[in-house]
Amino acid sequence: MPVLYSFRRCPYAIRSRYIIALLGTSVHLREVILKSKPSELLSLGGRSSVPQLVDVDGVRYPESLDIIFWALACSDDKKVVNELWPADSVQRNRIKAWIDYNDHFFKHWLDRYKYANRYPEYSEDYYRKKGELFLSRLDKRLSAKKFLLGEQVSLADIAVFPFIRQFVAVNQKWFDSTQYHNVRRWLASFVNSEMFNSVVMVKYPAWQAGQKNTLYPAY
Ligand SMILES: N[C@@H](CCC(=O)N[C@@H](CS)C(=O)NCC(=O)O)C(=O)O
Repeated sequence: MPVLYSFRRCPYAIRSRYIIALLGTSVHLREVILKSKPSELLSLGGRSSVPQLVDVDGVRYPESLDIIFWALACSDDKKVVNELWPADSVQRNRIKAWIDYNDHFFKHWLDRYKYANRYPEYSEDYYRKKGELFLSRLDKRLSAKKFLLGEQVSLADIAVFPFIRQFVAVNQKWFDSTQYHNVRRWLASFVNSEMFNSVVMVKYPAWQAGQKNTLYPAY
């Protein structure tokens, strides 16, 4: 069985677990405590960030997007695969553009907004405004369509929403007072879902060598 090193609250791990659950791919989940990573993860070498996946042949997938594309390639459920990652290159480029913006621009401001006291060069308000540039782009797009690519969920939505969830959680009251109604509706469709609450965000104790395997998703 492939092994997935994961950390429950990590947005990169959340997006990987969400896709794995949607596709019904089975893995053995190893919940990691970032401050005391297991030697099995450290001994893979290189950067020991989570999520990481090691497949049945021992091939390692060290980044969330590697894991997601591994799961898409493994899946027999071609209908869901095609919805998440359509064959059409224009659609693919759109998905990549949303993810790139999220990972390389928005994440930078999200970290500063979340931990504004660690980045005293600017105020929390300044960092929030930088992050809001993405929220307003998302909101504009979602005013015309249910999801980022259209009427169906795609990889773009799933790769991005865990980061928006974190941004919102910094100050939920502020977010509730904003005009980002479409983002609110879109985010709620994920975070209030059965999939998210009863599968993706289930709490598991930290993994220890020798313990009974944790099958994920647990069905
Ligand atoms: N680019 C990586 C980023 C993963 C990442 O930064 N994960 C964080 C947790 S949210 C982590 O493992 N931090 C601890 C570390 O880097 O050692 C991915 O897409 O998987």
